Amino acid sequence: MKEDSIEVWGFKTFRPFRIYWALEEFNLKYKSYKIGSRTGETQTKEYLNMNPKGKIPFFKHNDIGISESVAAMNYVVKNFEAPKDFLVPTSPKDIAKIDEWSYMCAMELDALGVYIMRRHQSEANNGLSNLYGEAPNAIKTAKEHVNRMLLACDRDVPKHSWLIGDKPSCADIMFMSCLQVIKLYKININSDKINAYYERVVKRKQYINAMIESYGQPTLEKYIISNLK
Ligand SMILES: N[C@@H](CCC(=O)N[C@@H](CS)C(=O)NCC(=O)O)C(=O)O
Repeated sequence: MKEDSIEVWGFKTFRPFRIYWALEEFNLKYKSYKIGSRTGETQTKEYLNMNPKGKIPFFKHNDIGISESVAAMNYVVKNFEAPKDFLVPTSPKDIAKIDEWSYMCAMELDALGVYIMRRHQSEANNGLSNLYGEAPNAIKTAKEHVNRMLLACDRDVPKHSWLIGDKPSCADIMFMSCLQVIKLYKININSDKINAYYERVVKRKQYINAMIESYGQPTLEKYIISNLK
C-alpha cells in the first residue's frame, strides 16, 4: 500500500508513541500534529468531527481514520511493506503470541495499571487527581497489579533477543510503551531480565526517533533518559 498521506495527532504520551514507533520501523513518511490531551486542542469542533472521543492519538491514512493506538499500530504493520528487520507474524503461534502481549499490555499494564495510577495521582506526580479525585487505595492496588503482571512476564522475556524471536514486533512496541510509563512512575521493576531487555531496546534507532517524535529532544533527555538511570 502507498503511504500517500499518513497523519498522526497527539504527542507527549505513551499511546501516540506506539504509532510513531511503528511508522519509524516501516520508514514511512508522515505528518504529525503535536496536540496534547486536555489542552483544549482535542475539543475543537474540527477535531471532534474527526475523533468524537476527543482523545489522542488519532491516525489517518487517506480516508481511513483510527482512534485507538493499538488499532493504528496494527494498521501500519499489516498494510505497508514490511522492513527486513521487523517481525510481521505469519505463523498462528507468532500471531497469537503478539496478540497476547498486546492485549496484556493494553488491558493489564495500561488500563488497569498505569492509567489508574495516572488518574488518581497528584499533579506533582504526573497525575490527574484534580480531575478524577484522589484515591490512594486505587493507586496502591493498581501499582500492586502492575508488579504482579511484570512478575508474570519475567518468564517470557528473553535474555538476549526481542520478545518474539530475533526481530522487534508489535509485542515490543506495546511492552516498551508501558515500561516507559512504569519507569516514569518510578515503579521498581524487580526483574533483571526485564531491566536488561529495556536497556537493550532503548538503543534502537527507530525507538529513539519515535521517542523524539513523541516527547521532543529536551523532554526526552530530562524525563526519559534520566529515568533510565
Ligand atoms: N485506548 C485509547 C486511549 C486514548 C487516551 O486515553 N488518550 C489520552 C492521552 S494518552 C487522552 O487523550 N486523554 C484525554 C481524555 O481522556 O479526555 C488508545 O490507546 O488510543
